[in-house]
Amino acid sequence: MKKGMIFDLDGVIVNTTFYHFKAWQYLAKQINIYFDISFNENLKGISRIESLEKILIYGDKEKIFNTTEKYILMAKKNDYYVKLLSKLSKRDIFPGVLDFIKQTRKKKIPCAIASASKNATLILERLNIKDYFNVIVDPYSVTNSKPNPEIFLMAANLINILPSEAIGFEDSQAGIDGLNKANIFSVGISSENNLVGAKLLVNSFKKINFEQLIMV
Ligand code: B16
Ligand code: MG
Repeated sequence: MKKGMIFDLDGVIVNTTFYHFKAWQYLAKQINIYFDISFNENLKGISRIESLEKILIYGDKEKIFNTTEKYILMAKKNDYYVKLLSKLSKRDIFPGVLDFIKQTRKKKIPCAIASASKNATLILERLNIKDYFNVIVDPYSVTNSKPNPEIFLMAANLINILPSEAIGFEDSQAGIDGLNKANIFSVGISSENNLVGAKLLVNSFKKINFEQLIMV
């Protein structure tokens, strides 16, 4: 029986994808790079700096900005993103996920957050759901970003379970790859059939049978 759950945040618990997209689009426009929502798929689960690098490559501007300028660009994107987050409400939480977490906690199974977002704590606090989680692992606590397994291994360690005793939930390919490298049972949450290597793929927590899942 599995003994712990590790949740990604953006795209698994809360639907921030559109806010990230709007903020990157706003920033990119200022440096004459244009992309639509389909390009945003490439940015899921990866860090802020990696997202910026991808956008610059896409716009053929990867050699233009020095490190300081890149930090200024990222700060602009984040300021805009944080402003958009002020609109965040319980309505942005995906259907079924809170019930699933409540069920998990009732069974005394610990829950961790493993998020690539430096805004993870802010989002959890704003939605008033931080207390559901025993630990929050974010980029402030790890050195390597997904698909490196470090964030997931640290989360498992902090809830005192072995990776093989954990179940991890992810909406990004980088996240699924990281979970698999960590030897954690990977559950892909996606409405498209696009997560390669997920041990289980569903489009919603409503499709997950808790009792069956913890026995995998
Ligand atoms: P921030 P997750 C990730 O969060 C997002 O999926 C990704 O699109 C974003 O670039 C990354 O966080 C960094 O976010 O700029 O807020 O630090 O899916 O790992 O919870
Ligand atoms: Mg995600």
